[in-house]
Formats: sequence, C-alpha cells, structure tokens
Amino acid sequence: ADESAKASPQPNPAQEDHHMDWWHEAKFGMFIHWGIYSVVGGQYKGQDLPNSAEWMMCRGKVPIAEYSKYAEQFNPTKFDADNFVKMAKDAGMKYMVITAKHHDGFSMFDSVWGEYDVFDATPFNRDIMKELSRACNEQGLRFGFYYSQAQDWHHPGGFGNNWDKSMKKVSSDVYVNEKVIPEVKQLLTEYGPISILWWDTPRDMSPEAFENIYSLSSLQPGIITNDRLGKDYPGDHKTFERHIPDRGPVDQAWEVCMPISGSWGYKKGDNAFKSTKELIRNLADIAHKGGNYLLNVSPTGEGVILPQAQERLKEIGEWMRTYSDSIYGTTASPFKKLDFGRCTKKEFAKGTTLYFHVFDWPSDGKLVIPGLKNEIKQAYLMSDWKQLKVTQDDSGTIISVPEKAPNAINSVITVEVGGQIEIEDTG
Ligand code: H79
Repeated sequence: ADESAKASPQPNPAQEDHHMDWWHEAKFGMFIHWGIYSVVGGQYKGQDLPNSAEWMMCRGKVPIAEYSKYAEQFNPTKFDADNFVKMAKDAGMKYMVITAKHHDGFSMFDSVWGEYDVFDATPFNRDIMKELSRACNEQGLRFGFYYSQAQDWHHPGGFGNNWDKSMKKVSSDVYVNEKVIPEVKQLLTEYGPISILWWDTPRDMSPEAFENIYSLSSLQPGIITNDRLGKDYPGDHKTFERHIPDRGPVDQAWEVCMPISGSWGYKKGDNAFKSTKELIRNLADIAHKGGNYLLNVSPTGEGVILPQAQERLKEIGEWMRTYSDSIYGTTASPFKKLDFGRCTKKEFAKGTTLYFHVFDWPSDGKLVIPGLKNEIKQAYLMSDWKQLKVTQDDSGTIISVPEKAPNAINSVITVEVGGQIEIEDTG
C-alpha cells in the first residue's frame, strides 16, 4: 500500500488557488522607471539633486507649470519596445513592470483623463505602454503596470505636493474618481492581458476610494497585486524595497525590488551600478529565501537603457543559460545558513532536488553539506553534468568537487535525494 497517499489529505484542484503559480515559477522580473523626469536625469537648474531621480519634482519643489514643460523635451526616438523586451528575456527575466504613472502624475500612455500624458503632451506622440504590452505579448513575457495611486503631485487632489501654492486643493475623492479610477480602468481594459498591478506608497483615503480602486483588479482575472494599496489591502505579495530581508516571510509571497544602480529613474552620472556578481548572488539569495527579484533599469530621455545596465543584464543572461533551472520554479532552502553560499530546491513525487549555489568554492575539493541526512541518489555539476563522488558521515554529506570553480560568481551543484528533506540541526 502507498503510505504517503493515505497520510496526506487529497487537495481538491477546483478549490486550489493557482493564480500565482506563474509568478512563483518566474522568480525574476524587470522593473522600469521611466517618465518625463528622465529628460533631466535628476538635475534641476544645473544642480544635482540628491536621491532618486524620479523624485526631482519634489526635491526641487518645482512648480507644476514649470515641471510640465519637461514633457515638451520628452522625445525618446531611440526607444524600441521589442528591444526592451528582448533585453529582459535574454537576461532570463519572465515579467516586466513599468511605471504607467509615477508620483509626478504624468501618464506614460494616452490617458482618458486628459492631456498630461506621453501621447498628447510630448513630441513623441506614441503610447509607450501600448507598445510594451504588445511586445511582451509577442515575446511571451508577462506584463504589468506600476501605478502611483495616492501620490500625484500634479492633480490638486493627489497626495504629496505641498510646495506649489498656486494649486487650489480638492479632496482626494475627486482625484480618485476623476483620474485614478478611469486611468486604471483604461489600463486594465485597453492594453491586452495585464498580469500585475503594482501599487506604491499608500496614503489614507476614504474607504470608498480604496474599495473602488481595489475592485478594478477584477477587470483582469488572475491579476497579481502587491501590498501597497493600503493597510487593509495585503494584496497577493509583500514588497521589500531596495533591501533583501535576512529571512523571507514563510507564510506569504514576497518580492524584492531594487534599482540596478543607485536611482530608480535615470540619473546623470549615477555610477552606483551593482556588479554582475552582486546581482547574480542577490538572485540566488532571494530564491534561497523563497522570494522573487524585480530588478529595475532606467531608460534615458532618449529611450536608451545605459550600456552599464545592458552589459550586466547580458552577463546575468549568460549565467542563467547554464543555471536557470536552479532558479525557476524553486522554493526556499531547507538550510538556514550555508557557509559556502545558498540553496534552492524542487520537490517531486519521488524525491527532492537540491541546488547548491556555491559562492565560495572549497579549496580542499570537499563541499560539506551540514546535517543532510537523506540518501543521495546523485550529485553533479550543473555546468557539465559531471557526476560527483559523495560520502556521508556524522558531520553530514561531503561532495568531492574539482579543484577549480566552473563559474567564478556562482557555480551550482545539483543534488538529487530520496524522499523529503531531513536535516539535523547543526546549530
Ligand atoms: O518608485 C520607487 C520610488 O520612487 C518609490 N518606490 C520605488 C519603487 C518610493 N516612493 N516613496 N518612497 C519610495 C519612499 C520615500 C522615500 C523618501 Fe525620499 C525619503 C521620500 C523623501 C525622503 C527618496 C529620498 C526620495 C526622496 C528622497
């Protein structure tokens, strides 16, 4: 008799929620911050403003009338939606989330609300969201919108602008009813399949406003939302911004978003690009902890993703071409801490596959897996499928590895074990 079949209750597939399956499988996405702020790259009146460049309107206390004029300079003639999507795909990313409207209130699509958008107010005269949505669909990448639902420094009912005294404030309900609702409705009905709605920076609004905004997500069945609409709206996943938590939450889905450089929006002279090594290890670290990685790039006012970013995406893609099986569809490490690196896993009916992400290759040719009690079926280098010798004793499992690391950043060793994972706590 099959004991395991008796022990676990049979799930009813009809009752199971599968809408996040693709997202968990995906693990890695591209975030894009792009707006009319990208024209000046974080500078105002010739001065570098501190912090992230998409905040320049606020940091510079730029009057609305003056800021709006940047639209006249927004003409990203070098933009090619197919190319953006290809870059993401080649890096191994499975989804894209882009700023449809950031806090500055400028819509990067042909907005139903008015003329303050990329189609009507710029010489570019194209609907960037539509082009990217189409390109993602054609190339098989999931597509989603970032939308700043509370902060809007342009609308008199939006939150955040306390510097432009010429503005006659109206209630946030007016703002929500005449701008947020129609725009989000438009984004969810006229732009093809939308997989993600990524809210940002919640503020107190009326319960009706929250409910009306929230209910829009039903326009795209299965859409995934983050936890930043409001405190009573946990969404489908938790968002961590700019930092990786020490330990991922175990009872909910979560994502780390992070700019590839120092700023979300394009910032002139930003040299804080993270190294390819840091980025690949971040991806492994986040997967080890059970989360997703949403990595941001910042197109310029001309529509170019900087060579520094392109180079890193390409290098991540090269690593992914060999090692992506150790990322896609994996779940969190059963090991709390591994001195040499990280671990991800996949569970199957007959056993478990562990992927050891080795950051520090052992100089003595012995990779020690502390406390692993399972019978090892096989172990091999993911780079060339070369079988590795395994011995097991009281200290745990020891895998004999070649002298030289196959990959200087992260070499993955695949270990197939029988049954469920059993680890003796080695402290
Ligand atoms: O879109 C990106 C940020 O612009 C947005 N979220 C990510 C995804 C964001 N909005 N607010 N915050 C993040 C947190 C606010 C940080 C602040 Fe500041 C610190 C606001 C004022 C001081 C950063 C530093 C922005 C201006 C100075």
